[in-house]
Amino acid sequence: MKIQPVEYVWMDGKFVKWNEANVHVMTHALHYGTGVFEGIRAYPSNGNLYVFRLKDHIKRLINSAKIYMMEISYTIDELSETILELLRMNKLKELCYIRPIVFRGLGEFGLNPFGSQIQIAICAFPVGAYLEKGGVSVCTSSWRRIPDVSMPSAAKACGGYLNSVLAKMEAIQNGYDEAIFIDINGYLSEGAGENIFLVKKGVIYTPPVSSSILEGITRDSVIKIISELGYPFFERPILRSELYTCDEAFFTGTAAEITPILKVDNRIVGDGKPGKITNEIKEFFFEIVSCKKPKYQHWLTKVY
Ligand code: PXG
Repeated sequence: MKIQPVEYVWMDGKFVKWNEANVHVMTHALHYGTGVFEGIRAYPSNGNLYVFRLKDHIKRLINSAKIYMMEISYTIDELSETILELLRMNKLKELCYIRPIVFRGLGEFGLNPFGSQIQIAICAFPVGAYLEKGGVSVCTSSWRRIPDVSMPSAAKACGGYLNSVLAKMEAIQNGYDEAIFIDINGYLSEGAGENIFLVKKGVIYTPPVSSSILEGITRDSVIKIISELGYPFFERPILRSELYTCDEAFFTGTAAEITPILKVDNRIVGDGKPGKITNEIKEFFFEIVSCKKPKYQHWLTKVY
């Protein structure tokens, strides 16, 4: 995704110019990955802009920070209001990506993080599609998902993304669009930056939290959509071989939204086209984010 600069960034309590939102090279997080972040999307609709599941993202940010003992001196409401204000200050009306980050800044040198102050920043800028929307070709990575016993997968932590970066580089260099992680026990985990769902004989499956996944907000939204559509659904450990024999597969994520998986390790998924159930879920999702489902209006926060 390209970063499209805007006028203002919010940093440590103030709106600053884009070029002034900087950190020192001795920032703790730059050396040791001691930061946590979020990825949030805002959708244009009816001449307005709507942030998708804003408070749920902020709650996850606060929980990620709690795991790494980083105190955030703002409430959920204050952070939500700041994001809305940032979008307004930048006059953003198109599809946007919002990136809040909480990190250990300049302080002491060394692994003990407690001497480095907590910094917080929020950026918001226009974006397009993340993965090719029509569908992607993926590989299972030779890198295993970091197990929760080594690094909590519930926290969206900066350092943890080195695991995803290794998998992503391997996938790209071998000609695939994205990588899928197998967990430490040999079960399917998730994509480098997406959760995964499979469909077989009309039944939908997704790996459980115990497969070292990030509990995605899009994943949660899709689980609610599945229940509304009435398909049988199971959250259970999934074998790698099930990925090769399923009828449909798709990724979910803030950036990926709902992206059909058309090929896995050079094996065609189903008939090689986005599946019927995948399309149905995707359509429902896009109706929600474009304000066409009153029942889910509470997932959208109006900006203007
Ligand atoms: N798993 C992982 C490892 C993720 O990073 C998801 C699942 C999906 O979660 P949400 O809540 O978005 O449905 C994510 C999401 C980036 C980037 O560039 C981050 C994510 C996805 C794509 C890109 O930082 N995180």
